[in-house]
Amino acid sequence: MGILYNYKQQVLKIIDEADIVFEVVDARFPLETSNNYIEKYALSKGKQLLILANKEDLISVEYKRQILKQMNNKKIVFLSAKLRSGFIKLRRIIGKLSKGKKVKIAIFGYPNTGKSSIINVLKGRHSAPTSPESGFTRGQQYIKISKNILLIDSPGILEYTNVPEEQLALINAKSVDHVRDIEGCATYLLSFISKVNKNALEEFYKIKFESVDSFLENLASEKKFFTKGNNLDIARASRLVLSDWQKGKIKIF
Ligand SMILES: Nc1nc2c(ncn2[C@@H]2O[C@H](COP(=O)(O)OP(=O)(O)OP(=O)(O)O)[C@@H](O)[C@H]2O)c(=O)[nH]1
Ligand SMILES: [Mg+2]
Repeated sequence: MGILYNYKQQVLKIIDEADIVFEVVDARFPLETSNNYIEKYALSKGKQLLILANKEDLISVEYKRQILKQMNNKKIVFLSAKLRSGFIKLRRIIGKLSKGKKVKIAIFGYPNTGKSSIINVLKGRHSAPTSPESGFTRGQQYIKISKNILLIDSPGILEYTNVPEEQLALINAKSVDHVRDIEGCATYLLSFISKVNKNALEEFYKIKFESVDSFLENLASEKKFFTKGNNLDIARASRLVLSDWQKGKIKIF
């Protein structure tokens, strides 16, 4: 609980300091990776809130349309920090929001949504670090990303509470190396993927999907994953699926 409190305070602090607030969400799971409480907080403090739906390289145009419908009243920009797409549009929006005045931008979001990657793209080659201004948090780093725009160079990281491990693994908030029940996570993931886009799964692994269990068995057998006792190594197959998923190799949306 102590940790959660600290994290929240940190997030609120960077928001308090900013004029414009970027909430980074995973474009595949925009609702699951956004935080209503902090959004409301930012708006109540009169901040400009912009949702950055990152990893757009992992979704289709059709899926984008669906998201836009779901988020109808929110300002949202799709980005890929990996492909560096969407940043021209983002810079244009920042320009409009700042109205030619000096502004500070804060970034927050859940783990692994791509906050650091976005900050790095925004920093670019022509940016320069600036020392903290008097009157603001000491030790805070600022990056000048254009004449009037300062980026607060420390993302506010949110924490999930009471979310089961298999859901965290699905939305990349808990990495394959940290999950306790690898088979449980893979089972949950495979049943999710098979409902959304069974074809993508079958095409990626070249294995027919009939059930989660048979899929993991066939994958282990295909990859020649065996335990010391010469049984199929389902744990290893599970780890592979979760790892491929978390690396964005299986595109289902
Ligand atoms: N496919 C894809 N992967 C991305 C993109 N942006 C970031 N990633 C990957 O997502 C993972 C997390 O990226 P980070 O930038 O470290 O995310 P973060 O939000 O700073 O994570 P924390 O610091 O742990 O909160 C990394 O493996 C990145 O390579 C993107 O646009 N597309
Ligand atoms: Mg980071």
